[in-house]
Amino acid sequence: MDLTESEYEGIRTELAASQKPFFLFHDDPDGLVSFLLLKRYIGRGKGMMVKAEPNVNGRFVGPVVRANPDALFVLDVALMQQSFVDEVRRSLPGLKSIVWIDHHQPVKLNGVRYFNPRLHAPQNNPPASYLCYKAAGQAGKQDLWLAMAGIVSDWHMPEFADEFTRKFPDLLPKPMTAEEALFTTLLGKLGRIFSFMLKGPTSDAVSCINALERVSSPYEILNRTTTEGRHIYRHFRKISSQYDRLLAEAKTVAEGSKGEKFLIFTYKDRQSLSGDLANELLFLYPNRVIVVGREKADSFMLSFRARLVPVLPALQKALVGIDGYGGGHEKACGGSVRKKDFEKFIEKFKGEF
Ligand SMILES: [Mn+2]
Repeated sequence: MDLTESEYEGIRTELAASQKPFFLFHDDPDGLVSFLLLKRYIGRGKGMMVKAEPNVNGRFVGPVVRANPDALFVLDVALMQQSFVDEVRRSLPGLKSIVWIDHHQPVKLNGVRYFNPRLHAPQNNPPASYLCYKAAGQAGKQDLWLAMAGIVSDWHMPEFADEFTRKFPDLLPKPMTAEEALFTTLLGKLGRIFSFMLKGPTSDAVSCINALERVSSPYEILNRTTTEGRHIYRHFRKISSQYDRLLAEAKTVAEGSKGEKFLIFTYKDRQSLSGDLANELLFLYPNRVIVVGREKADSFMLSFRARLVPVLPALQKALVGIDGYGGGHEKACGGSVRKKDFEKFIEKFKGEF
């Protein structure tokens, strides 16, 4: 089960009651799509990305107070601080509600209407874009393509995928896993476009989001048939050319180390693409333990992936006595290690398998 029918009804009621909603959303495809679905559903409101740390804290008091909304919706952001809620409520007497729609580890806060499917079943976490699509119901049906791009980008294949395949057989030709869709289909490419258009300077991301609000078909973007579609595609290309170059380098490293258990790839770039790279390398080399590191100042920022074995315990053990930190999920985690300790860390990490 995801949310109950009465919870979806509750989200619709909150949206309908608001004349001037403000949306704070996670700066990834799932958060972006959640925002677009709800904004298109009611046809009003303004939005702002939650960048860097996924945490609605003091940083957002100023922007929310200036926007002066009658309702605040927080979408796909894992954390929110009680001090933020209290301060915003104190500063905005006209604020009727704060609605939080999320699917990360549940948190308890006062003064917030919280919708999280994990409260019903901890192992259940359909993406926020899935929840927002279902909240929009019949009225949101024309945005199925948008919803699918957000949902699949969050590694989830929904039960209405077959309906999407009937409508867009060229974007998702047959039943498959979210991972396969991400790396082999045009639907996956659309998700990648949403991911990359949010990277780079914030002003570029904002102009792409504004353009996307006016797009009504995926072909406007994929085939560049409108001004908005061309604008989005152009920003996507900027990041994707960097990405393609790094992926090609990583593949060379992989071919050169054939048969080895570990695939370790490091690069130097202003833009962080490690998570995306690690995911695609794991798809291409499913039997290997993937480590992707980006050189930044005097550290390596690291992403770890593996399909067959857990990597988090090895990461935690290898960090003992090392200048660094790390955490995340069993088979997908991240961290940072000082350059001076990197070789020692990698030796210790390898020794844990
Ligand atoms: Mn999400």
